[in-house]
Amino acid sequence: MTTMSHSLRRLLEVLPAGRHADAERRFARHEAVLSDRLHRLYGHLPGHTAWFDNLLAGIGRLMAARPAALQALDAAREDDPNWFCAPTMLGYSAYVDKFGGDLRGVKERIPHLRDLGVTYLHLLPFLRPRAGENDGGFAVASFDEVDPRFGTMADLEDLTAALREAGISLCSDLILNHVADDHPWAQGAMTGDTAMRAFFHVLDEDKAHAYERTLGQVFPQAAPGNFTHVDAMGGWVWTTFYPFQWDLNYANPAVFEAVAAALLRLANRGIDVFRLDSTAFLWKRLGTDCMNQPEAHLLLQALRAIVDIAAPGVLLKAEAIVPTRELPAYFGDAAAPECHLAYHSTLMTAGWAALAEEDAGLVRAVAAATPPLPSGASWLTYVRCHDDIGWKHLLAEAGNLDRLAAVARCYNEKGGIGFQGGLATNGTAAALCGFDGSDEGLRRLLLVHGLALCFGGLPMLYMGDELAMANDDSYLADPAKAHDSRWIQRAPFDETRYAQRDDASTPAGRAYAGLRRLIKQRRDTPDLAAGAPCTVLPAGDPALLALARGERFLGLFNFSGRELTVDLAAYGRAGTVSLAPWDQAWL
Ligand code: OTU
Repeated sequence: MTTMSHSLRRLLEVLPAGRHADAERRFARHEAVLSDRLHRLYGHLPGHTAWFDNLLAGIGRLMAARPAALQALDAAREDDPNWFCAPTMLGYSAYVDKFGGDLRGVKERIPHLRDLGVTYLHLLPFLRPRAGENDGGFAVASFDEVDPRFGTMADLEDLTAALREAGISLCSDLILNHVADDHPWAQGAMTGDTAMRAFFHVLDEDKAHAYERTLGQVFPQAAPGNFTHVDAMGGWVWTTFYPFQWDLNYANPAVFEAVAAALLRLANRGIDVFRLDSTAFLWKRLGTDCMNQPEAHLLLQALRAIVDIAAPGVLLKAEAIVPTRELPAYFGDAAAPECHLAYHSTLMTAGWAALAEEDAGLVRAVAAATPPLPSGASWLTYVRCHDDIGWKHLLAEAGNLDRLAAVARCYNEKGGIGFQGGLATNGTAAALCGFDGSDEGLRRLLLVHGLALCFGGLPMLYMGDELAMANDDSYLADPAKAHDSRWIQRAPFDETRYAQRDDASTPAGRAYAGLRRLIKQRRDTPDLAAGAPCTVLPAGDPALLALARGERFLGLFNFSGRELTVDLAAYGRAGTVSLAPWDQAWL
């Protein structure tokens, strides 16, 4: 007879007997990491054991509520843990309102996604946001309500079911670093609820100054500083991003418990992937920049263990926009996995830098600093997203800021618009490539996308780039947006361009055809699956990037406006390839 631990008994409490065996198996596999990580974070607090057992009871209740269709998905994905690494996977990221008006409108776009070969849809924040200015939905007022402008929870469930039917996974943001200042937790704190106050970091002026000395700033112009004085709180509230986004205090176990439960409730609505926003910022330590702290990783490992027990079909994606050397930690290791996916943000940035410098050196350096990944993990590769391109994260590879400032200037003088004091750039892919229909502009657009498609990761398109959508400066007329130039790349889906997608005489048609050709080629090339290692091969010209993948794939990328002739003997093959300016060859 085996004795059952108290924690396991609590997990199984309300679970039907038929599900006990699966739950016990998963618990046995993940309990050690879960209890160890939470013990290291919170074990010193009184009542920790009782808290831990209660946490498991809560997880058990959410497991009991998991719909049968999602349980089936859990089982299938447990049997095929690399399901998201296939070369047939393709992501697409869009705002609900810009793409479809509302959730029902997004459903109407499924045919477009299928035509492109999309299997993974990241919808930018769609939960009920703060009233008024809300950072594009990144200030969440409720984890359990859909933004009423976009529909209802029933519409969300309907959309996830339709996407599943179409073979498309839905990725939702989980903004776990902060909540809006009108979220009930913040409201409770402001009206004197001490339990709610403990969800946040409230500091006196000296303490805030002490932290500020070593902190960076995410929006130095739009939202300077990291603290906001809130009279109702009688102190300075930690607000890394906008003043209305209050950082959560993960030193308080109640915060972890509440956020983990919110995640599982959303997972039960059919969300497949959570984009864990601002993961780097979860733990604060005096004297540091309060990014990438070891405890942030312990939190993510604990969260992953919970997902693996309660909803193993669900993926976690780290959004940590940090230097290359900090990125691999977000995958954890075989003993304690963290996220399944992480944005390869410096690869993205280096691709743009290489285009500006007409030299692939920074891509080579980033690739060299990118270790192979454990099984069941993959990079998320991309060209553009709703945010800016932050050049400073390439400092280690670039050697000095002047070099990056020159890259920034190159874009900020044409096509792009400067952000964060000039060390970041906004603009759509087509604008940054200077693509207005010209052959060269098109090749630049395809070159940067080719890198994302070949490197070894789940590639994700940003809405509108498939149609070479242009910058949209209409945000300047809106006082709530004018200070934040990221809005320049957040235009509504362009119906006119969409109607031109099969017309090769239009810029939209040329971009669409070119991208579809690359996507198809990737899909047909097993060597391009996310797991297979990526090797950068020596190249005779600084502008040439030569990538080898898997058994046989060789990708050649010309990051210059010069024509290059490549002797394939260097790669153990016969013949030569000539690459037009900005052209690429997949062999
Ligand atoms: C993320 O961003 C989101 O992608 C942004 O859209 C939000 O404004 C922000 O969080 C707050 O929720 O630092 O790693 O430089 O790259 O703000 C998290 C701009 C982040 C973004 C940065 C980013």
